[in-house]
Amino acid sequence: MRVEHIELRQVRIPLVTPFRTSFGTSHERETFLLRVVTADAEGWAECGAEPEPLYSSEFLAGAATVLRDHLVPRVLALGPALGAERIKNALAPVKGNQMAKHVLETAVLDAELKALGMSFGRYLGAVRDRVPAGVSVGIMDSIPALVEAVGDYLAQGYQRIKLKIEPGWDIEPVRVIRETYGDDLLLQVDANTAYALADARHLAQLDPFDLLLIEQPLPEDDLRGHAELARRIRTPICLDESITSARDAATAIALGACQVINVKPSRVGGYLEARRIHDVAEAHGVPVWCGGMLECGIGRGPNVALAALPNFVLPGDTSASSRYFAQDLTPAFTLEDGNLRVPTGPGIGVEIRADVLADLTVSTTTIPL
Ligand code: NPQ
Ligand code: MG
Repeated sequence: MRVEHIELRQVRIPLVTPFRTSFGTSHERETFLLRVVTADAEGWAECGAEPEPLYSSEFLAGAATVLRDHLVPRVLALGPALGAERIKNALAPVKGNQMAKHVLETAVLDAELKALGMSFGRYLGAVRDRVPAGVSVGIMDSIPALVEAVGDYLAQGYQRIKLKIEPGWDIEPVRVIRETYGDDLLLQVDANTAYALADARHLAQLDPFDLLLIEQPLPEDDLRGHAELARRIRTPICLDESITSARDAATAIALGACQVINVKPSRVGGYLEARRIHDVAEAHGVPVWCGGMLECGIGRGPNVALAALPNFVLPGDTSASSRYFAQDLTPAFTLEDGNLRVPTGPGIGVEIRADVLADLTVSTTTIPL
């Protein structure tokens, strides 16, 4: 299989409601899609990066540049001998840039699996045909607004609630949600690096609320701080931003820096590395769950497939399309008794709606081959 054409399509997808985290507020999902055309099939993937380097150091314009100048040329140099493993090895000399690597590896893998007639779930080793859906709830202007939003998600069937927190929006929202919706609610929080180790006693005030976990309380490069924090609070620590590889996962587990891992394929450079993290964690008895970057259906499809692997034992941020978008670029992912169905079609297993894509495309550029 040989790459004949690569297109980068910049898209803007309006969000149904603004999404506020400790690092900012988004009103739309702005990203690019990669379309890789071969003689046998075409592959699609969605970049996890955002316009600004606030979640991680990566950002859209940087990812587009590193793809064009450094990553695509390395894949083309492979000639017809592609394969996700070969691509991963060919891209390894380029440091970092996991989100750019992820979108390229995934688009080529989609084309290859489509040519083989094999789904992502089958390829990765999925053991379930549906996965429980959780939802990530942004920081709100008031506690009553949060109570209403959470109630609405629970009425839709979401099986787990994740509250975004930051200093000034943490203990009280958690207390009210726990008291309003009861002890059986699966509840967790995500700080997106907003705290310091000096906040340990403050964060210990979350202990009575029996949270499943606290996600990424400290800066991404502070594994030692997370290990120390783990000794000072009872809530299990989950790492997101800190884990960009299976080696990071092994290190964090060995240090006691986390008891749970959020696996995001885009953050770790693709589905092969995501599966390795799953495997390393499983070998240590550490549960994982599938995170997300507000992907449209193109990125959501393969994420749901990954979430069907055996050690994905906690509900993920794999929500229905309607959580974020009035219109998705694919047929909508919907909740069925609080679950999402794992796509079974070839490759990422989702169709692209040409009319919606045309409406939401800002620009299309070709990466010269
Ligand atoms: C997280 N995601 O787990 C993130 C980070 C995040 C679902 O909570 C625009 C695009 C805004 C991607 C905000 C969830 C975003 C984004 C937050 C990703 O940390
Ligand atoms: Mg997170």
